[in-house]
Amino acid sequence: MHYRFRAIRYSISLFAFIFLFLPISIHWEAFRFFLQATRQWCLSVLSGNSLADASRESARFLANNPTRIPAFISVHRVTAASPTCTISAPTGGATVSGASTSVTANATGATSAGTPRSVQFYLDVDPVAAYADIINGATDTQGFPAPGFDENGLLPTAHRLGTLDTTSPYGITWDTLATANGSHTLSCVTKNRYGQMTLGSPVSITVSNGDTTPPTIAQVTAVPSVSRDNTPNYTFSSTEAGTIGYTGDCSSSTTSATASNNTITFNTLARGVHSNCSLIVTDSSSNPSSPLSVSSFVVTYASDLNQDRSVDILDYGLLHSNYGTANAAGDINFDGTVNVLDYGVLHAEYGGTV
Ligand SMILES: [Ca+2]
Ligand SMILES: [Ca+2]
Ligand SMILES: [Ca+2]
Repeated sequence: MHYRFRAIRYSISLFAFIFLFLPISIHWEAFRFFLQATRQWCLSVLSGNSLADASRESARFLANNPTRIPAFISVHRVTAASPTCTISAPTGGATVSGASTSVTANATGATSAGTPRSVQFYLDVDPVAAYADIINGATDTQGFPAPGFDENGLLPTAHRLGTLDTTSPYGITWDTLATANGSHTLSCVTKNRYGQMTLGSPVSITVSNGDTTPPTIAQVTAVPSVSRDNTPNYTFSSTEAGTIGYTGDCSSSTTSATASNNTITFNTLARGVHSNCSLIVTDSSSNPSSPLSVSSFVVTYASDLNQDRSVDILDYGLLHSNYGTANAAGDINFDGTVNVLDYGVLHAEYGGTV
């Protein structure tokens, strides 16, 4: 019985659909009252100017509302012309910057009945794709949002700029710092009480906020994990020139970085573990890089030739075997020669551990 009733309702719907598609002009408020009172049973299609529009809208409503099969489908042409929307500020070709750029639009209706009710601004909307969105139905005729569209029934949110403005004069404040420098377009969409929407012509502008990109820095050559040198070198790369800042145990007389590899020499470090060193490069526009953490290292005794963190007979053996050469493996005082002076340092540090 239920299916039979539904079949009858479908038949009635089809019948009504075919014969009620007429250019009926009725007072909108009276019609809306009727709609509110009967919305469970009557789907009213505000068509454009073709039967195809009405057919598409009806089919989409039925697809989106399978439990709300209407008994009647009435079709009404909207007689008001679509509203228009133009960006009034910034003007085309303008260069904008900062966190508080005012974006305004003029939205007008051809008739008082078609007065715009809202404006939504968009950034970098492709007009062709946007019109496709509108034509495909961002909202159904009773105000129910179509799948994938917001309740406002406008375009998808990806390119929305600010929130829907429902109060004239229409405008928003745009934080251009969130937008990449370069050319962009601003667009507005206005909508009237009938749901008719128009995308205004895009306005091309340029965002210019100077350099907002911080340098990127990375470790190239770490300090050896055990260093006999208490003023070790350290090499890092930077994508930009800038000023080097040091934190932790490490510091250096080098405070300028170039946009390449940079080798710095740390100021004299105490013997022991240094695990808290980091550095930052700040570019000329005061954009600081993320801190670069220097890999942990140990400064041991200069006499710890085998770098096992203790000065003992093993180091004595290395010194002895390299004696009289220029081998770094036995050069404790870093003077390029292994001689009695190195013995003197080893003697003084003998027995030390870190
Ligand atoms: Ca920069
Ligand atoms: Ca040693
Ligand atoms: Ca030496």
